[in-house]
Formats: sequence, structure tokens, C-alpha cells
Amino acid sequence: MKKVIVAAVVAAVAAFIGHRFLQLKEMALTSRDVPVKHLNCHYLKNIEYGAEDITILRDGLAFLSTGLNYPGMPSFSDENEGNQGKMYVLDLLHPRPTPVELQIRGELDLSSFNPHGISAYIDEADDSVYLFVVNHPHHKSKVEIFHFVEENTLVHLKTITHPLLHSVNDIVAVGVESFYATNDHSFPNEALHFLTVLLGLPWCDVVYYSPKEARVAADGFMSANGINISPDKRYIYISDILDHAIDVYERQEGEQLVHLKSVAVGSLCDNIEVDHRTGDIWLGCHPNGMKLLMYDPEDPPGSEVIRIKNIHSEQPVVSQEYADNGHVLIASTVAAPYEGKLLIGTVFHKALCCDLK
Ligand SMILES: [Ca+2]
Ligand SMILES: [Ca+2]
Repeated sequence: MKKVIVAAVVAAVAAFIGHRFLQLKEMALTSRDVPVKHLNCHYLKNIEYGAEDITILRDGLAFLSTGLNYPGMPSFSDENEGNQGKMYVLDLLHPRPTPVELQIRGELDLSSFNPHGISAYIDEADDSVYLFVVNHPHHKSKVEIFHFVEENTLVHLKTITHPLLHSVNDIVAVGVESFYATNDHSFPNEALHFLTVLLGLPWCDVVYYSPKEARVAADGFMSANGINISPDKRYIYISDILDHAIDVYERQEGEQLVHLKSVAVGSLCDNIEVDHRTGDIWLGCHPNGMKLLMYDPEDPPGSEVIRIKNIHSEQPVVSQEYADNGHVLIASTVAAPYEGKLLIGTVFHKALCCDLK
């Protein structure tokens, strides 16, 4: 009898694990291939080690974070070669926009600078531009706040660390020292996080930080990745990359977030940019997560750009705007629109400037 019970338990556990691995394959969209859908694009000069995140100011100045080194992802930047993490700026109003490296002044250790998600904040009191950058020196998570001055200089103002900010992917600034940040891991420990994903436990969260408080503002994500804000600053959008969905929250008094809806996108969407004129959501996505994790130069991971129109209406319109099989652009993470142009960045490859008209 005892043997029968043990055999039944072993069979049940095996069946459960088998079922979870099948779910994991579905989560990673392992059997998905997207047909190529190109735009008129050219590679941006000087961007050879990825531009994981890009954001564009209303006056056409774009900021790019480059050279990300992220556990489990290929990276071709190397601090020993002098091509480690850097920030770039480019002026989209220029007839031939070219990224220029931003000079960083202040106390920041540049040899371990490893920039990831970014967000710009304009202080309406004096039009000062602040750039918030997620930084992973030695694979830790920190948020660096810079003041953008002159044409190509960032002055480092402050480094923020907090136990709640343990696996930060992206941020959206809502004040000169306050922001929302996504954690893409439920635990900083890779094995524990993998276990929660395997068991289907949506334990990742989004943290609100200000000099007065740090707290979990939203939770229930399988893996919270991109985050951004509507042009009227009333709504926050969060990409749950493993749930293939964009979650919409309303900001309420005291920076409380109230969940309004979840919009399915059918892809592993990374960072979120918002068209400042139309409010359309633009997403840089990974069509197939397995190809990204098991990087094979012969069969590289592809790229996909998805747009959501009228996200607050009863029927948001989700459309694919660009797709590539990895032969032009590998592993897109962000798509930033500006007046008929679209910048597309990647984890570790190049970046494109495309015409939308
Ligand atoms: Ca961002
Ligand atoms: Ca991201």
C-alpha cells in the first residue's frame, strides 16, 4: 500500500512539473515566429552595443541607454574594452540625427556604469531636465538621478538604493526625486525567482519611491518590465512581459495606484513609450523569449514593435507596426515615436531610426 501511495505522489509531482514546463513554454512563446514587416529604416550611428531604453522629450531630444550587461543575456560590451555602459543623446529635429555620447560629471563610478531603464522628468518651475537611470553596477540595482545641462553633459546628482528596489528594470519619474520602479524579479536570487515563475506565482511588484517613503504601489506581476505615464500624467502603464499584457493604472491622491484594466498584446513586451501628441502606447517586444534566452547567432531572436491606440476606450486597437526575424534587428526592447519618426532600440544589438509616414 505504501509503495502505491509513493508511486502516486511521484506521478502527481512529475505530472505537475511537466504541466508547469508546458506553461513555461507558452509563457516564453517558444513556438512563435513573426513574418517580417519592415519600415523605411536606417541604423543609428555609434550604437553597436544595444540601446535598451530610449525616451524622447517634446522638443525632439532623445536619450539612449547603451551597453547593458544583464545576467542571462548576451552582451558585447566589455568594461575592459572601454565600451561599457554609456548614455547618448540625439536631436530628432536635425536633418540627419546622430547619437552623441553624453559626458557624465560628478561622483559616479563610470567603470561599473551599467544603464538599463530610463525616464526623463522636466521640472516645470524652471524647465530643468532630469534624467533617471536604472544602473546595475556589479549586478546590483540603483537609480541614478542626473541633471541634463548644456548640449551633451549629465551632472550626477544622486544615487538611490532601497531594499524594495532589488531587481529594477525600468522607472518613470513623477517628481525631481520621486518615481515608480518595476521589479522584474520577485526575489533578487535568480533560482528563487525562477521557481516562482515555474510555479506560476505572480509575485513581482512596482515600487513608489520618494525621499519620504518607499512602498509597493502595485503587485501581482509575473515580471514587471517597462513602465510609463500618460501625457496628462493621470495614468501609469506597466508591461507584465511574461503575461503578454499592458496593465493600466490610475494615479490617485497620495500616489496610490488603482488598477483599471489589462490589455493583451500577444508578445513579450519590454519598454513602453507614449506618443506625447496622441497618447498612443508604443512597445518594443520580443516575439520569442526562448530565442532570446538561448541566443544562437545562426537563428537570432527577432524584433517586434506593437502600438496600442485608444487604450482607455472600450476597444483599444492593438497593431503590429514592425517585425523582423533578427537578421536586421536583434531583440528589440523599445520603440519611441516622434513626429513621424520611430527609434527602435535593442538589448545588445543596434538601434534603428525609421520613417512612420
Ligand atoms: Ca523607460
Ligand atoms: Ca526593459
